[in-house]
This record gives sequence, structure tokens and C-alpha cells, in this order.
Amino acid sequence: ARHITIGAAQLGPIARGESREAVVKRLIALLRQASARGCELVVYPELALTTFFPRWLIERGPELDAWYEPEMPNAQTQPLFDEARALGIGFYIGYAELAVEDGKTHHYNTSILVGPDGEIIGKYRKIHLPGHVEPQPGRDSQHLEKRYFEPGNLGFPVWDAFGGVVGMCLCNDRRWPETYRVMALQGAELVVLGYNTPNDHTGDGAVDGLSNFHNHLAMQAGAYQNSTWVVGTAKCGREEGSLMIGQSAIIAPSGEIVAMATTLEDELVTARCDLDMSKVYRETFFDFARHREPQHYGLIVER
Ligand code: CDT
Repeated sequence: ARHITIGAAQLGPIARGESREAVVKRLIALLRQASARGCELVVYPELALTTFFPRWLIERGPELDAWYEPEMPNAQTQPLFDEARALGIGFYIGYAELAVEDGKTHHYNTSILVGPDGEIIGKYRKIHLPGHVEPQPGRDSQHLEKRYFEPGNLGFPVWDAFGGVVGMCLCNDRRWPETYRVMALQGAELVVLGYNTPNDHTGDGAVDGLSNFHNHLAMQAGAYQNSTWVVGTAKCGREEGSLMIGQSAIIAPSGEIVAMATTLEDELVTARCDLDMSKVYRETFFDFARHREPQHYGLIVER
């Protein structure tokens, strides 16, 4: 067995005016709880340093740029890195990234994986961006991720970390089977992700009423069909008028939920996860080498 104790560090709402310093204090409080409960890895949400700013139309310029991090760590987040190193805990965290590549400015919805030594192990940039470029009429809260971010350009890499093979994704990515499969084909045993999921996306009560169900359905299927642990952490609760779902969960390769948050506030849930459990499924039902028939899957990459 290869056990690792993992914490899903759910966040309640972050107000528009809440400073990065104040949020980092909340993240550190959760990290200390995680340490007391023996965690080696803590998973924070997507866009975990600020409110979910894509709900507003903000013109290009300094007001918009202020939501992005040009560097990581930076002055505001360094205390989180320092505390994690002092406690010997690694973490995953999502944030809006402003990157300069080939002399051009780019905006990504990004996550990083940080080792227990406080060093960044890897970076992921969100590939499946939901929502719209233009504001939609009649909505109280917009979802303008397609306006504020470019699709990620790093693929779905995995890393040898925390005694296993670890991959990352972000929020809407969790609804797409390709996300998990591309990582599982590289041997992923643990997929970590954060989400911000408003419960009013379609405006159709019959669909929006299933927001919590679809969250778990997608992650449990991803875990089972790919023989991997999945840890999904929410930023949730009523944030600037938009209600976002919670139910952060740690899910085993069996598809079973092992631990789940019950509030819509800052809340840590933990589980002792045996990474060898991946093998049970990957050497039987989902032995990819023996059972996959990729010659019939071409359409997936053609359309
Ligand atoms: N942040 C994010 O990707 N949220 C979406 C909301 C629904 S689509 C507008 C999600 O898939 O949970």
C-alpha cells in the first residue's frame, strides 16, 4: 500500500473587496488544520485568491489586470508557501495567471502543484473554458471565462510527486472524459482539481437543480473509468449574489466518495488514500493495454 493523507480545503465565498492577504490567512488556517490531521497534500479551489471575477464585465485595463497574478509566488502569496514548507505539506491551488510569452501578454486560468519543500512541481492551464466572450442578456451573473482567459497551452501533463503519479485540471475540465483519460494514459493515480460552479448556469430549474448531482457524477465517473483518485475542491456559497455549489469530495478509484464537505464555508475534509488502489482497477476492468481498442476511437480527435 502507498498511503497519502489528502485534504480538500474548501473555501466559502470571497467578497469582491477581500484582499489577497485576507484570503491567504484563510488558506493558512486551513493548512494548519490539515497539518494537525496529518495531511501531506492539500487541494485548494480554482481561482482561490480572489472572488470569481468572470461574473462581471470589466473593461480591459488596470482594473481587469488587478485580478491576475504576474508571478507565483508573489508578495501576497509567499506566506502560504512559507507556511506549507514549514509544515512540510504540498498543495494545489488555482489562480488567474498573467504570462508574458514570446513578448506577448497572455491570460490563463491556471493551477500549480507545490511540493512539501515549497517548490513548484508543475503548472496546468485550464483547457475547457466554459461560458461566453460577450455578456449574455438577462443574467444576474455573467460567466465570461472565454473573454478573460485563453485555452491552456500545456496539455494535460502528469508528474511523479507525493509517491505517485499526479495530474491536475480545473473546474469545467472535470466534466469531459478526455481530461481524465489523457492523464490516465500517462499513468495518473491522482487527479486534483478546483471548481467554482454557480448553480444557475442554464436558467432551467430542471437542469440547474442537478448541479450537485452532475458535479459528483462527472468526478466519480472520471475516477472509476480511469482507475484514479480524484480530489475536487469547491469555492462555494453565496459570493456577490451568485450561489455556488460545495460538496467538495475525495473520490476513490472505485468511484466511491470517501469524504465530502457538508457546509458552504471554509471546510477541510481529509482522507487517507492508498494510491495502490489505482492498480486494482487498472489491472482488471481497465487494463488499458489489454482492453482498449483505440483503432475505433479516431473520431474523438478528428471532430
Ligand atoms: N469555473 C467553471 O468552469 N465553472 C463551470 C460553470 C458552469 S459553465 C458556465 C463548471 O463547469 O462548473
